[in-house]
Amino acid sequence: MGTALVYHEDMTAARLLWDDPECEIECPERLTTALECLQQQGLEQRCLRLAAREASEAELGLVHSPEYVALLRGTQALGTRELQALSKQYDAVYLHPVRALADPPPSHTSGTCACSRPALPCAVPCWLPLQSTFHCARLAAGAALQLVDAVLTGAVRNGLALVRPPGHHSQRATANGFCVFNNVAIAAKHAQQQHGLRRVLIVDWDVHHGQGIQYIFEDDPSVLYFSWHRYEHGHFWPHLRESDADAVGRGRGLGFTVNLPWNQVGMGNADYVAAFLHVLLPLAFEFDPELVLVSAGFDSAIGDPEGQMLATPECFAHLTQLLQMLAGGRVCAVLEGGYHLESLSQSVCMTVRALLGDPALPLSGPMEPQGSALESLQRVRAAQAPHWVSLQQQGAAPVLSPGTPCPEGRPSPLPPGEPEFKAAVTQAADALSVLLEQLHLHPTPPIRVAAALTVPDAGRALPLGVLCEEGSLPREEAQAWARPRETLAQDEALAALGKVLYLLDRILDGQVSSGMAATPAPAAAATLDVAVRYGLSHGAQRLLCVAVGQLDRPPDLTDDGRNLWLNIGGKEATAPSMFHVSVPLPVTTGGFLSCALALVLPLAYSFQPDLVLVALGLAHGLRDPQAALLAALLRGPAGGRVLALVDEESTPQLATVLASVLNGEAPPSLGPFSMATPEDTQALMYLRPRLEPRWKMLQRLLECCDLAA
Ligand code: Q9C
Ligand code: ZN
Repeated sequence: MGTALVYHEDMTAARLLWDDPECEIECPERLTTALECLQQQGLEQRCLRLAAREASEAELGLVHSPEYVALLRGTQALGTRELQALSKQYDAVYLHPVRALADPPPSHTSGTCACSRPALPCAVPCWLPLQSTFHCARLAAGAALQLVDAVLTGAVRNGLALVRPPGHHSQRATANGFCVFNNVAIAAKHAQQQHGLRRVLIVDWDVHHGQGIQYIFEDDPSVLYFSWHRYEHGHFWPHLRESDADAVGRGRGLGFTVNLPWNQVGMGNADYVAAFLHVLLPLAFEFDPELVLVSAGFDSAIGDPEGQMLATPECFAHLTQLLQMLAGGRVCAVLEGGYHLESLSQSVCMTVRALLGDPALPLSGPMEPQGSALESLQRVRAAQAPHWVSLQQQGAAPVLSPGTPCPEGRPSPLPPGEPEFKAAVTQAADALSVLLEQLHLHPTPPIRVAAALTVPDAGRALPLGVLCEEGSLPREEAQAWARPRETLAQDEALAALGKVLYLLDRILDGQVSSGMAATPAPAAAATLDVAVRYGLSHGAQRLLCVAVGQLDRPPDLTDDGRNLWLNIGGKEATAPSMFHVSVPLPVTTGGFLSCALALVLPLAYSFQPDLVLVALGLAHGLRDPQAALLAALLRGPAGGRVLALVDEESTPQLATVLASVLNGEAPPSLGPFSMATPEDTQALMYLRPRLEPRWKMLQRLLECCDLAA
């Protein structure tokens, strides 16, 4: 199951033909540069290339009024000056004529032609590429439709449509903010009407509010629309009251519009990941979409003149990976904004890498959300709490009054030309060159998953593409790591340990990204104990161990900051600390999701491990889909360096599904959502405030804002 890349070069034809500083950033080079970058990094070649088709007028009519479509059709008869006048009737829109070139390009001769392009009012010869905004905008919408069709027919698992003009600001009868037809909204309606989908999630990570999408679906409970956006208490375009967190939808659609306004510029990786963990993903898992559409604007990335945010390109790989936990991995990303060509291109590449299943580069920078971001997260959680069970589980959130200023020095927006603006541009350039260096220093390991199994035949159950590892550390060497008088004295346990350590070596030296190994039941704890010590002495700088079930923490581990031990459903820690955390096994799917999203991942993203061990002890108690989701989620924080240890007596399906998620496949559905039990909730409510001072991604609100409210 592959990744589609939908594109058509005609979409580079439309450009701004008059002087308008507001619109000039939306240029054809946005597409050509992104595509070149994909080719250079060898990513385009790994995708299924699809040529975009034009959306039909009936398809445009899924969202737009017939009069509006007719008006746009009519623009094909207009000249440049008339189009300039018409453009002025909209906010931040330009339209391009059918034909801007004075002379036909020399490469073309008219000759005889069998093409069936419908006659146009101004008789463009059929050998000349159509350049009209109408044509480009129909291709943009058609590209989104084609992508959705490719995913929903099973031709590919996911994909990206590289399109211009963008769509999310466009409304039923109006163009707005460079957008002509609402590509993603049309694709969502199409998915429902042509493929019978009942629940579609739209994630709008563009830095602007996609008010067009919001208006189209605001009373529709079958489409959950999430948007974060630069807002600055309404001072940022499009200056709408309904972009704030308290706009939650209308009528039957109450709670199906989720707005996360950023009231400061400078939001970075920690803020974006926190928004996903604490707002979007709890709601999205409860919603249980059948398809995820992404309004993938990259003006929310570092260096963008519009967004002035600080998230680095690899952040989009993490966001993409997180979204693939939903809807069986059916994620369709459609380009919206993004105006810093280098940042845009790198971010597009990171998104495609994640869609292809490659591990994400670890996130750079301190993983600590900003005060203003926490305040925004808090406000949207409070506004949505009445509509979502998963937000009610952890105590009613206090409602913050709108406009609470956060007494904290934060960068204010930068006017171009100021020295600070130049500094921001330099900062972006630095971040991008560091990223290129990272890609160079840490190339994607040649092998994505290697599995070591004890049962001789078990290799047959491995998913396609997973290497069955036969290598092993010499017996004496493995034995030297075992503690005296232990279960590891058994022959087969020692053989299994040798394989585990061999796998660890290959992960630590960058040959293999992830590993999966089976261990004989009685030796599970002893094997994990050795694996932790071996990892720490063979190059792991920070090792996170997530142990599920009765697995004791190695007695000689110290709180030296190099290891973090998290036990789920085992014995309660006798001396809990910031580096030794134990939590009871959650009972329901809701409890499990809270544990994963509100505890495990925030801890993991804060700790920034370079190696994760996930161990499932005997009778660990997680259901296979839960274990798979946990392992899949833990790929993010460690840049894919995950070693999963399973009991050889657990189901053969468990080994298979773990290998497949470590290989980048989507985890299976958890089944119907059920609310967390009070016990599940209490455990988290007890732990989180104790751990927050050290592990900042756990934070959901900043005390100072709380007090100010
Ligand atoms: N100074 C997209 O990113 N200009 N559209 C706002 C603020 C319009 C952005 C002016 C920005 C439109 C798809
Ligand atoms: Zn935008």
